[in-house]
Amino acid sequence: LELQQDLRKALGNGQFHLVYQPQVDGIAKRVCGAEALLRWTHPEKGFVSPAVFIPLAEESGLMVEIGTCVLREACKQSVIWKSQGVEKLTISVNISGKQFRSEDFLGTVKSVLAETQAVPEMIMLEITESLAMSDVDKTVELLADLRALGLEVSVDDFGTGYSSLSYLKDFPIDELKIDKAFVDGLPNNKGDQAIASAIVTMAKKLGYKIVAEGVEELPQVDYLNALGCDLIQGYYFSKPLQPDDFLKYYFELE
Ligand code: G
Ligand code: G
Ligand code: MN
Ligand code: NA
Repeated sequence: LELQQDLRKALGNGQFHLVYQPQVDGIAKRVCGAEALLRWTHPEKGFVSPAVFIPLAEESGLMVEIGTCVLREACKQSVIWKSQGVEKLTISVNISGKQFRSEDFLGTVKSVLAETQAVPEMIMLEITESLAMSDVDKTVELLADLRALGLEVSVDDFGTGYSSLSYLKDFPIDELKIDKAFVDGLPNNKGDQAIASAIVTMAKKLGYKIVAEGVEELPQVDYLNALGCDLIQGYYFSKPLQPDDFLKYYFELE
């Protein structure tokens, strides 16, 4: 409860910032994406994990406001990086359930794009599989409207939710992210091999890009490259970085 009140103050007091984790084309060794991840530095407790404060924010009704700030900040960052010579980079922003289902999410996205002058094609919205699968008709309609603005859409944590494959084919999306849970056992675990290769094959046939997350070891990179996975995200390449460090990493790898 105390933490919930602190969260309320955090927004106005500049205690939030974004870090960006590179998503790397494992074969061309080029940075193609960045996942924006929110960080909270609490005045006494220091680092508080988003795994802790995001659910708190959802409960306390603060998530929509926080989520809009995150989107605005990521859009501003895309404009800055573009002016610094970054080309063909997509910034992925996590969108929570409360945010996605909020009163006028589409309108909010439109006004943030207009305000920041971000190129919509540089922004990707990440929704979780379980969110996507709840209220499918509404989800499909909203995703189509968002993509009509030029944004891309990714389905996060793929494989962990109550996923109905029959819905997946009708979803207006651009990308699937294979959850870390299936990456962990690669390259040796037979079950994870089967799941990872099935997800990659299916995604390709449906025309979706595929990102593997939580990739920590070279043998995992090699295995995922061989499967045809488009992008690799994880500590093997880089942890989430401050904007300046991300820019350095982007040009070093290039
Ligand atoms: O960054 P880290 O791996 O600690 O994130 C933990 C969890 O918090 C992940 O599930 C991640 O998706 C989520 N998360 C991080 N930043 C954001 C954000 O800006 N918005 C939302 N909705 N979730 C976030
Ligand atoms: O749920 P989502 O996929 O948005 O969460 C991403 C989370 O995973 C972030 O908290 C990020 O810090 C974390 N993460 C990213 N790469 C790795 C990795 O290689 N290993 C582990 N253990 N965590 C990672
Ligand atoms: Mn994510
Ligand atoms: Na995930």
